Amino acid sequence: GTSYEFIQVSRPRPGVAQVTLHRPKALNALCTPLITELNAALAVLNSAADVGAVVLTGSERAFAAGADIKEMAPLSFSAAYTSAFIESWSALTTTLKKPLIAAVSGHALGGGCELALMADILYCTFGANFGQPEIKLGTIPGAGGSQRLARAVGKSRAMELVLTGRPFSGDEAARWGVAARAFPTHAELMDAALDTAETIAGYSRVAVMAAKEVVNKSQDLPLRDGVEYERRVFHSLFGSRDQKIGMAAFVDKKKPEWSHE
Ligand code: CO8
Repeated sequence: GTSYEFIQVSRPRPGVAQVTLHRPKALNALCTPLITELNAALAVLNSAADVGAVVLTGSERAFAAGADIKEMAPLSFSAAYTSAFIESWSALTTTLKKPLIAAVSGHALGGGCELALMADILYCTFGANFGQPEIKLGTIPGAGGSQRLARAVGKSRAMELVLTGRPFSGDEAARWGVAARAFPTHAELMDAALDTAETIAGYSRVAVMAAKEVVNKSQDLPLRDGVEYERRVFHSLFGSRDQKIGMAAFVDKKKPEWSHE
């Protein structure tokens, strides 16, 4: 681990970094100092040559129980507006060019659910407790939940979740495609998340980064533009060393030794 107060950073597998949200007294409620630490850690990992993928997790009891309600309670409009409250959360999706896997056990509510939805791949336990309960607090999702949920589960289901605040389980998340996979236990979840991260970290960094970039473009671009964007990036990879290394290794029936260039 490193010298953070609200998170822990470890290297559990070759090429894999794990960031663990660690504010147990508040079920990992996402206070501003926690987000600042998370962004700082991700910036370090983004430029760490020996890291190919990152797993973001919490505890067995809570991934994160939301933005910090005690911090938000007294906030005024002008303070929120002028400090761009919550905007820095997006650094998760802009700073980190390497794949981020969220491994969610327990509560992932409000901002915790939104943080999980920002990950590139979401794994959870069947019993995980997702939800956007902001409506119960007299407010609405503010870190992309309404937009990402609607894209992930469709408008009607997203509308129901955001308007009622009802939670949904990890089992539902997996059936709806919000989560890529769900697991019976926290231990199995962590093993699978680290296995997947290790697999990804074993590939060419430049190809992995390009793959993440083009899949993410599918969320922003119309299909024709997205397909064209993918083709441009695909063409550009003929300029990478690893494309030559990977295809030569296939032809020679050898295991590729990536240059990551
Ligand atoms: N903020 C601050 N403290 C929290 C939060 C939170 N979101 N969640 C839990 N805690 C604290 C509790 O206050 C309690 O502290 P204390 O022991 O000092 O009283 C401690 O964590 C343990 O919590 P509980 O005793 O409540 O534990 P339970 O097991 O009984 O219940 C729950 C767990 C169901 C998760 C419950 O804690 C809960 O409902 N928490 C709030 C969930 C919630 O509403 N989250 C949404 C917050 S709003 C939000 O995220 C806005 C979107 C973010 C971006 C938009 C900008 C505003």
